[in-house]
Amino acid sequence: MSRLVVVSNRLADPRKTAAGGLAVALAEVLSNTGGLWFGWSGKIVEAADGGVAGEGAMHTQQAGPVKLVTVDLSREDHNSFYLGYSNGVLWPVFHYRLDLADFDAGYIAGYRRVNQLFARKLAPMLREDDIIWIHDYHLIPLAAELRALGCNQRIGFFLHIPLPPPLILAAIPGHDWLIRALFAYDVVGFQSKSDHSHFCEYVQTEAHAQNLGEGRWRAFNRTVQAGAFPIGIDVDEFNTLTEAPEGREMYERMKREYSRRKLLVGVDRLDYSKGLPQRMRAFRELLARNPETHNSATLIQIASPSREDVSAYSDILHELESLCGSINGNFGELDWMPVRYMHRTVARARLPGLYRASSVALVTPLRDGMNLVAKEFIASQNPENPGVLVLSRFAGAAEQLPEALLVNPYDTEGTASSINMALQMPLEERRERYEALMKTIRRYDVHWWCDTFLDTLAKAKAEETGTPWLRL
Ligand code: ADQ
Repeated sequence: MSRLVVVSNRLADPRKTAAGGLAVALAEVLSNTGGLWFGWSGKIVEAADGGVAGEGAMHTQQAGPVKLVTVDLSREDHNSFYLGYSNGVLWPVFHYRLDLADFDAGYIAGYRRVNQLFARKLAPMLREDDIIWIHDYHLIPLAAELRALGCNQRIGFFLHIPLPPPLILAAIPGHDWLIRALFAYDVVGFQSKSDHSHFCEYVQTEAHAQNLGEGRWRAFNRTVQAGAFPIGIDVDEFNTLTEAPEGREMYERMKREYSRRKLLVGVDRLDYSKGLPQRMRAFRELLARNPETHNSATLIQIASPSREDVSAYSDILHELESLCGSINGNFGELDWMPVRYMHRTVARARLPGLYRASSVALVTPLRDGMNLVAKEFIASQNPENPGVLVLSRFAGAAEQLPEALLVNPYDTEGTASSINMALQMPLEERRERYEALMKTIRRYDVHWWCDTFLDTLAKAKAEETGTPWLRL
C-alpha cells in the first residue's frame, strides 16, 4: 500500500483531538495508512540565529504512525512568502479583493524560494510509490519544484479558498506562472463547481489547454485532472462533542443565561473575507426596523485573532469594535446588551453547545471557499427543535446548502429581513430545512472528501512519467 504524504503550511498533532475538521480528517487518514506530514514549524529564525533566507532547520516528531516533519523559516522568507505573497497577494485576490492586494515585486521571489526550500527538504524523504497531497494557496508551485528535482510520484493539490474568474486572476503579476504550476499536479481539487469552472475558463482562454473531457486538461506537456471536491466536517465527531460533558455544560449555561432571549451566533476568524462589519450593520438594521427584537434577541459574535501582522486585519478589528460599541450604545438597555463580541478563540469542545443553544447562525462571508462553521452549526442542532442557518450566497457552502436562508451580505436591508424571518420561522419549516441540510452534510462529510480526492488521485493516469517538466 502506498504511503500518504500530506504537505500543508501548518500542521496539527494528530494525537490531539481539538484540532479542527481538516486536521482531524487528515490525521485520521494518515493514522490509517501511516504517513508523513510536512510543513512549516511555525518558528521564525532571526538572521542572528543563522536564519539565512532559503534555509531552515528541520524538526521530526513521531505521532503514532504519523511522522511530522517541519522546517523553520527565516524572518525574510516569512515576510515575503507568508505575509507578503500568500496573505498580501493570493488571499485578497482569490477572495476578489483587488483593492487590498499588495503587489510588491519582491514577494514572489520569497514565495518561490520557500516552495523550493520545501521541495529540497521533502524530496530526499520521498519513496517511489508515495502519494503526495499538497494543500492550499501557500504551496501552489510545490509540485513543479518537486518535479524539477526528479519526483515522479502522483501529486494532488487542493485549494481551500475560492478561485476567482480569469479577469480577476489576471490582476496578479505572474498569474500565468501560477496556473502553469498547477499542471505539475496529477489532480487539482477545488471547493465548488464555480471555482472549478473558473479554472476551466482560465486554462481554455489564457493557456489554450486542450479539453480531454471528464475534467482532464492538457497543456505544457502535462495532463491534469481537475474537479470540485467540497470539503465536509466530521459529523459523528460533532455529535459526540455535542453530547460530551463540556458541550452539554456550555449548552445548559447558555440556555440558563439567555432563557428570556433568542440567541444569534457568529463564529469566525477575524478576517475581512468573513463580512463581519456588514453582518453588524444588518443586525443594527434588524434592531432599527423591528422594535419587538429589542430585549428579545442577542447576537454573540466570536472572532478569533488571525494574521494580526497583516495591516488589513487590524483595520477590520477596529471597524468591528466600533460597530459593536455603537449598537450597544444606541440600542442597549440596563439589562440587555444586543451584541456580545469576543475577540478570542473558543475551545473546540464548547462550540457545539454554543451552536445548539442558538436559534440562528449568521454565516455571512463576502467570499469563502467553503465555510465549515455553517456545517458545524447544522450538525450540532437538536433535530426536534433546530435553529436556522442564515448563509451568504457567496460562501462555497451555499452551492451545497440551498435549504439555508441564503442572503447577499452586501444588501443590509435584505439580510436584516432574512434574519428576522429566521427568528420567526415556524417549527415545521425549521425541521424541513434542517433535515435536508443534515442529509447533505452527512453524505458529503469529511471522510467522503478525503476518500473521493484520494481515489481520484490513485486513478489519475500516470502517463506523463518521464516527460520533461517545463521549468518555471
Ligand atoms: P477558514 O477561513 O479558517 O478556512 P472555516 O471554514 O469557517 O474558515 O473554518 C474555520 C474553523 O475554525 C471551523 O472549524 C471553526 O469552528 C473554527 N473557528 C473559527 N473561529 C473560531 C473561534 N473564534 N473559536 C473557535 N474556533 C473557531 C479555510 C477557508 C474556508 C474553508 C476551510 C476548510 O477559508 O473557506 O471552509 O479552509 O477548507
